[in-house]
Amino acid sequence: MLWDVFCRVVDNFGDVGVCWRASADLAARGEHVRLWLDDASPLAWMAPGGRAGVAVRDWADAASEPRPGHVVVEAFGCDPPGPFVRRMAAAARPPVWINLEYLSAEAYVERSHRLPSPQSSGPGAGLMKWFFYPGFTPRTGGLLREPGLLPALRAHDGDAWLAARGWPRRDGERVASLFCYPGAPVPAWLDRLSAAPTLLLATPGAAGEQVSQLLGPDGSRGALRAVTLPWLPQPEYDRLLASCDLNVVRGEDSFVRAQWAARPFVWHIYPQPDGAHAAKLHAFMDLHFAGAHANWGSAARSIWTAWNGLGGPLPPLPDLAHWRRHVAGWRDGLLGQADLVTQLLGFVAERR
Ligand code: TRH
Repeated sequence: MLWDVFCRVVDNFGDVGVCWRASADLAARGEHVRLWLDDASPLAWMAPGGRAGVAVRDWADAASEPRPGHVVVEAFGCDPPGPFVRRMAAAARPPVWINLEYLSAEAYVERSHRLPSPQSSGPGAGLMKWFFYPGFTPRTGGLLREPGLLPALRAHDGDAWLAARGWPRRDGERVASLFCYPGAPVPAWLDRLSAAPTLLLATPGAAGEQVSQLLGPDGSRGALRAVTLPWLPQPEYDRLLASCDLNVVRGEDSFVRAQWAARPFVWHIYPQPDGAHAAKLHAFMDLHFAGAHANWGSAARSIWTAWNGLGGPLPPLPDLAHWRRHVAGWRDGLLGQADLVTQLLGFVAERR
């Protein structure tokens, strides 16, 4: 089938990151994808080689595209151009139109997943649009997980990869990655990490800038040494997460990849001006830390809340070995649900 995936970049990289991964996964399963983007620039580092089966197209050109594909995926309610939607409505057999929503563990997701939204006015009048919600439970659309991902991560040799990239682990060192927004408690994080030999790999942008400013030119504090990374292609970033003993991730896509990497992780949630992110963070923590040993679970939760400015000061790091077992159990639980692209394909087959 031919899929039209629409993505408007709100900010940062998650919108492109999610849409690229979904498109590449569809193409790997034999589908054809046109990915319509209003800003494709992050793909230069995220997916430098492109991918056979995915054609990246300029959003503005969709208005003059004469033939919509078999499926239209609108990411995060981004409103495809009116003339394109008009052509969808005029087609003898209109495409299946899906609004792929943001990821959340909140209860509304199970209630809203797969709900129809009949279009009664506007260019798509007469069409049906379907809500598709990714999520962490079987009554949601699941998470992006390419078929070969888990076997590849299991076979990954993190230390060899770090050495080959030029960031070798020294004897007895733990390795931590950092991808966060501005305003994170990075000063306290560096203090916690510097208590034991640690190599900190900071991603470019907010993380790298805060770390270089705080550590100065020699990039070290106590037992901590830090390196600022370049932007890595997505598959390399996945390998980075799987090479570390501790990851800080943010937004949506890196947050999911940290769960597949199954290393202890802290989520810097995308802060919303109205504070809506607090409920979203707590909903995920309720699910993720359910069943965790009481003391350990509350220590881990307080790291997460402090990291997001929703709790007290940053506490000491909880036991990493225990944390790692917890995250591996969580990952194994997630493997029980079908991945998002498998579910999308199934949904489209039902609707067609
Ligand atoms: O960049 P993010 O914060 O993105 C978003 C946006 O803010 C968006 O508007 C918001 O709605 C959403 O979060 C929730 O974080 P995210 O989602 O993790 O996206 C980053 C992407 O960049 C992801 O696909 C991983 C990729 N990446 C690389 O490919 N290489 C790298 O070196 C790094 C650091 C990230």
